[in-house]
Amino acid sequence: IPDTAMKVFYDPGCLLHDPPYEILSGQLVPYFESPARARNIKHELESSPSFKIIGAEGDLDVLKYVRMVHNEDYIQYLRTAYQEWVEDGGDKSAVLPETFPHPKLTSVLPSEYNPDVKTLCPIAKAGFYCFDLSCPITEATYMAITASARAAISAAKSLTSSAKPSGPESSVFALSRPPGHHAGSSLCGGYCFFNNVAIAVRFLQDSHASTMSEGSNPQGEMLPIAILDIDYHHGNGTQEIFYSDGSVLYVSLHAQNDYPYFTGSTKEKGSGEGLNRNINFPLPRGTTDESYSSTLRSAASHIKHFNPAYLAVRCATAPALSPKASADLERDATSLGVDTYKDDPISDFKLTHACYGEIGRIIARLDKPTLFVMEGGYAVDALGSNVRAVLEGFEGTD
Ligand code: OKP
Ligand code: ZN
Repeated sequence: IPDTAMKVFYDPGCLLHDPPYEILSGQLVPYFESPARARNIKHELESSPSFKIIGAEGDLDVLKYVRMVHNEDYIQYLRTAYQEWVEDGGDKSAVLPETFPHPKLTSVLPSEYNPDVKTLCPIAKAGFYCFDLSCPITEATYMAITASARAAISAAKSLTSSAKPSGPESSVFALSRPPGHHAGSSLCGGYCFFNNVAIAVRFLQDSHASTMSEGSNPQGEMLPIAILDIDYHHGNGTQEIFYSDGSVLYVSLHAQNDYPYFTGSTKEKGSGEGLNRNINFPLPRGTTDESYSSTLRSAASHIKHFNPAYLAVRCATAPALSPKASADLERDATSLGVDTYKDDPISDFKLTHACYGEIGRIIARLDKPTLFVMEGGYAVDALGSNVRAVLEGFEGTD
């Protein structure tokens, strides 16, 4: 194996989440987000000398970093939901909600009428913490989502110890599954439970903060990180988590008027310190290679400009880092979904295989240490080859 091989972090625990079905278009259908997805990608990358599969690190304190993103009650819900559901007589296959606290359901009630979540019955709790019908919780779900986050943190950790400060040589891929970008701080949905990319970003910021002496960072400045989300669907969860956070730029390309339907417009720009640090690029159904890659190029230019713009603001108050030092340290995280593919069964873009190499090359031109984290893609047989094309395009090994 050449030592330039890209490291791929993987945890077999990711395969454990395997619900029998989901409800889609009014029908019970086999679960699209299946363990076969991860197997296909792993198999494809294993067969190439450009990649080196590495087991996720066993003795990481995963929960420490999950807690930097998700609320404690939500984490405990995910941990105990299945057992409580079964003890209550629920179906042994999985927890699935059926009623949701829609804002209009409770709009006329004074807030003190809201019941304490802890007192809700299992199916009500399921609706409280979930926004759709695509997140059945099985007996093994908590193990799998912890493994998925572990793969992402392990990949992030290897970035921090990389010798090269930037560029393809210091970039890694987390073969995480279940995906994460629809999961909010206390909300699951869209096959996502823990927001892997958000957890990895917090890991990177935390590692950076702990390497700095208190004197050199009196304001506790956070390392600036950009998240580029190229999954077909809008990453509502990642957007929510970083919406008012100035240290993280979230940029998403996704289908307009498709799942999750109610987020992802260009008007969603972030708030407070995070204003203008949230940039959405909704694209029409049927989007092809040319318009996708040209939109990605403009998205990339925002990422390029993020660092100077951010430092200009910070320098006026209390500069924690010299502009140069901060530029060197800035990192990119990419939510890599390949459900933009023409044959994807639940998506409606028309990208061909050739576009994935170009996507990788565009991202490489940003010349940042890059963490790729797997998100969607449901044309199982084409998954590995499309993921490989992005990563090889990025590394210049295609
Ligand atoms: C997860 B990820 C589409 C129904 C969608 C859930 C999709 C979740 C996608 N007609 N059901 O972003 O790939
Ligand atoms: Zn998707």
